[in-house]
Order: sequence, then structure tokens, then C-alpha cells
Amino acid sequence: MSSPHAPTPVPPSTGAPAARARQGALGPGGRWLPPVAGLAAVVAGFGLAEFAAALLAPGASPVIVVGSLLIDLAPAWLKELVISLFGTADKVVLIVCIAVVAVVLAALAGLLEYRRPPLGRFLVIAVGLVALAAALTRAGAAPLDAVPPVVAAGVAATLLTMLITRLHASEAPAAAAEAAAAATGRPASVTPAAASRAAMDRRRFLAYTGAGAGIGVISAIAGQLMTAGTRAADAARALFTLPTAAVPGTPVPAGASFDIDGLSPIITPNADFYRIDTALAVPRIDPSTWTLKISGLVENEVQIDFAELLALPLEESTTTLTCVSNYVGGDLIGNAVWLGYPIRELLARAAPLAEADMVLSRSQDGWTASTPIEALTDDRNAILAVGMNGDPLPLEHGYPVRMVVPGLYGYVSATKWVTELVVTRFDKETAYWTSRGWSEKGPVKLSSRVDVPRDNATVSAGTVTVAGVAWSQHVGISAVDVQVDDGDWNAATLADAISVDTWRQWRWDWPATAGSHTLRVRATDTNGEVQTSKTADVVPDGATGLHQISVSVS
Ligand SMILES: Nc1nc2c(c(=O)[nH]1)N[C@H]1C(S)=C(S)[C@@H](COP(=O)(O)O)O[C@H]1N2
Ligand SMILES: [Mo]
Repeated sequence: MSSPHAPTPVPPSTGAPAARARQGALGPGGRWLPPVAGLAAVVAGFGLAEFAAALLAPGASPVIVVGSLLIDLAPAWLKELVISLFGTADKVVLIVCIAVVAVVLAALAGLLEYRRPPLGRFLVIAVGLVALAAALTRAGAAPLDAVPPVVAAGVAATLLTMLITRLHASEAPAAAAEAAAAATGRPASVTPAAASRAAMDRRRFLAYTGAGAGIGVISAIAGQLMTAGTRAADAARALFTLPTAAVPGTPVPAGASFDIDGLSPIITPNADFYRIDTALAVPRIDPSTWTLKISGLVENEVQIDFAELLALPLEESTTTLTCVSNYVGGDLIGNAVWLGYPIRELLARAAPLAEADMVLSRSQDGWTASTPIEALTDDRNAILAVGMNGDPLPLEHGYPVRMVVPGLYGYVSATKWVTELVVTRFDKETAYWTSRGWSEKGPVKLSSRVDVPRDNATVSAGTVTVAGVAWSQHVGISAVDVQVDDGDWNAATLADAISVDTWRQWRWDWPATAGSHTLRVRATDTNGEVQTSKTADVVPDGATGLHQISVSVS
């Protein structure tokens, strides 16, 4: 019987001394442990990131985000090659490729961390940074989209460090013994206490590896289950072909746009359209489950589903949408061609009672807006919109159905993800923003903006094009004037109007002289009202004042 402190011989190994020392206590097959640790760490990070994405940033799961980036970056010939080889399975092929690359990188990170710490961690963090950049540069990226990649890299790097540290600890005694043996020429030996500590470290290493991988797989599955509804909405939107308009809108006249660099395009592309809402995660509604209910002070309650809405004669209209929080010169404004059905027709079916003066619209996530009933029943194009610039409504702009009401700020009219209209009275109910200090009524104020030159730009003396947009919804713009410093007002040239409900471009050729100048713009509406120079804050019912910019002329 050997004493607890008697050295235990290590079984002779067959490799060269150097290789044996490196292999340490891992024994045959042990060289797989570092790459396996790398994989477990990455699976844990990836799984928790999927879970975080499902909770906070649906649509920003690392695979989707990196995949979309690769799709955008891939040269045209490669895309065509993949599509010609794999057809509609191209996305599956892409995801399989990403998975293979991820497995290789994970194994490599494990090896690097084992052989040359902290290179493995660095590799994981570098890949995380690429995913982070991909997440934040996507069109419509939200700050929360940063969470999944940060979680992925943070969890993977931490777990990898822990696992490899255990692994090194588990083989330290044997490695030390082998090193001593090589130095003394005597057979290598490890004390039983050290050997049992090593065995314990080894068991811990294996347990943590398994636990990490297990947690990763379970969180990824949980994330997938949580976003099943999301995917139904996304898939439905992707398959949805917008019906054609039964009533086409006024075509945008060719003369509505000036070709001037930096001037806002007359129609704002969906990807550039401002977004304002209280939704932390964009509501995802499966349109096959969507209904709109009209109730309250009505003779007949009305309910309509998505298929019924699409079957109605849809109308196209171009309407500018703007936010009450838009400061003078701000960019919370856009103009789109909407496709939808007049709300007035649906309200007529419900037959509102005479006492009703307001419609409280409610979104799927519980946001509300209070709209004067006459704005929804008069002849303006107040619609339940399903299309925006020829596409189904983007998810963040209200898919599948939102309201668009010309002439009113968004907070009192433009309910996205709308599911309910309650016909009621202003003295009975308030809405989300009107119960938080904003005005009950929110007509859009007459305003104008200089787009070119940019504020603080430097231009050369001579003729300088000054241009921008002006709007007076539901009334129309009749004139725009520009003032340089405190000089006279100069009449700008107006582009053609689409309708009184859209903004209008203007331009003026400025004979610019050297020095620093201030340019100021002022619009006049078709009622002869001149835009006020009196400044008002955005609270409670929209900013006023004149937009001015500074330009230095050299
Ligand atoms: N469901 C819902 N709809 C909403 C909001 C919101 O927070 N939730 N914000 C409103 C506000 S304040 C504005 S200005 C417009 C903005 O619409 P957009 O994001 O499509 O530009 O949506 C309106 N509709
Ligand atoms: Mo708004």
C-alpha cells in the first residue's frame, strides 16, 4: 500500500518528449478538448444572443443580421451563381455556410486560447465586433440591435476563458512532472493529491463545457419558439402581393421634383422614412389574425379582417406625414404614396351617433390616438393604409394596417398596427400623448425648411442654388421666400404641387457674395397666411419659427 504522498508513475506515452509535455494530462484524444471548448463557448454565446434578440430585438438575431450583411456585400455574380445552383434554397445555403464558418472559427478560437491566450478570446471578440457593425448599419437599425452581438461575444469570450483555464489547471501537474522528468532524466511522476485535483479540474471542465453548450441550445430553441409569431408576420409580409389600386392616385407630376443634390426627394423612400413610436420591439402581427373593430358611439359595431379589407376598392393617395416633435428645420417628416381604404366608408357602415366628436384608435400594443371625427369623415384621404410606396407597409411603419390622415400630426392620427377604432367624445377619453401634456388637437402647422446648402456649409461666391421643401397640409403652399441676412425677401420658384396634402419643393438662385451669411426661409399658404417668425417649442402642439442656416461664402 503506497502512502498518500508516494509518487505515482505516469504511464509512458509514445510521443516525443516535447509533444508529450504539450499533450500533458489530456491523454490520447485530449487534443480535441480545446476546439470542443471553443465550440461550447460559441454555442452558449450564440444561444443566449438568439434569446436576447427574441426578447429585445426581433429581426436582429446574429445569424439574420450577418446573413443580410453578406447578402448585401456579395458581388452580383456570386448571388446569381448561388441562385442558379440552389434556386430558392439560396438562403438555406447561406445559413449553412455561416454555420460551417462559425464552427471552424469556434474550434480555432478554442485552440488559440489553449496555445496562445488570449488570442482565442480576441478572435471571438473580433467576430462579435463584425456582427455588431452589421447589426447597427442595417437599414432601420435600432439601438437595441446592439444587444445580441454584445451578448454573444461577451458570453462566448468569458466562457472560453473559464474553460481553457480549467483545462490548463487539469493538466498542470502532469505537465510539471513531465518537465521535471525531462530535466532530471528520471521517470515522470505526479503526487496522488495533485492527480486527484487534476481529475477534479478535468471533470469540472467537462461539466462546464456540457452545461455551456446545453444552455446555448436551450436558449436558442426558446428564442426560436418566442419568435414563431414574428416569423409568421415576416413570412406573410414577404409573400404578400399588394393589390392594385381600384382608385389610382394623382400621378406625381414630372415637374414636382427639382434635380438638386441634397434636396429631399419628393417621395421619401421607405428605408429613409422617419420612424417615431413607443414600441420597444416592433409589433409583429400575423395578418391572418388581424381584425379591426369599430365600436363605441355607433349604431352598428363593425369588424373587418385583412382579407375583407384587401377585397375592398383600395385607393392610392400621396400624403406627407409629420411629427409634432419635429423642430423647425427638423427631419421628422416624409412623403409617401399610400394605398388604403377610406376610413369614412367604414365609419359610415358603423353609423356614428350624432354626439360623437372623436375616434380613439388603438394599436395592437396598446398605443392610442384621438382624432376629431370630422377629419375621418370629410372628403380628405383619411385611410387605413396597407401599402407604402408600392410595398406592403414596412413592419416598423405599421404592418399590416395603419392610419394616415392628411393635415394632422402623427400623434393624433397616424396609428400604426391599428386594431381598434372607438367612436367617442373628447370629453370622455384621452389618448397616449394627450394624457401626457400634448394638445388635444394637432393640425400640422405651416412650415418650410432649407435642405441645400447644408447648415454651416462653405460655398464659392457666384450663383448658389438654395432649395428645400415647404408644407401646409390640406391648404397648400402658394409662395416661398428666402432672405439673406436682414435683406429683402426673394421669391423662390416652386416645383409643381402633387396635392395640397403633400410638401412642395422650392428653389432660389442666390447671387452669393464672400463672407458669412444667414439664409432664412418663409412659406405662404393658399389662404394668404404667412409662416410666423414667432418661435414656439414643439410642446404642446408643434414648433413654429423660421428655419435659418449659416453659410460661409469664399
Ligand atoms: N402604434 C403606434 N402608432 C403610432 C405611434 C406610436 O407610438 N405607436 N406614434 C405616432 C407618431 S407620434 C408619429 S409622428 C407617427 C410616425 O409614423 P412613422 O413612424 O411611420 O413615420 O406614427 C404615429 N403612430
Ligand atoms: Mo409624432
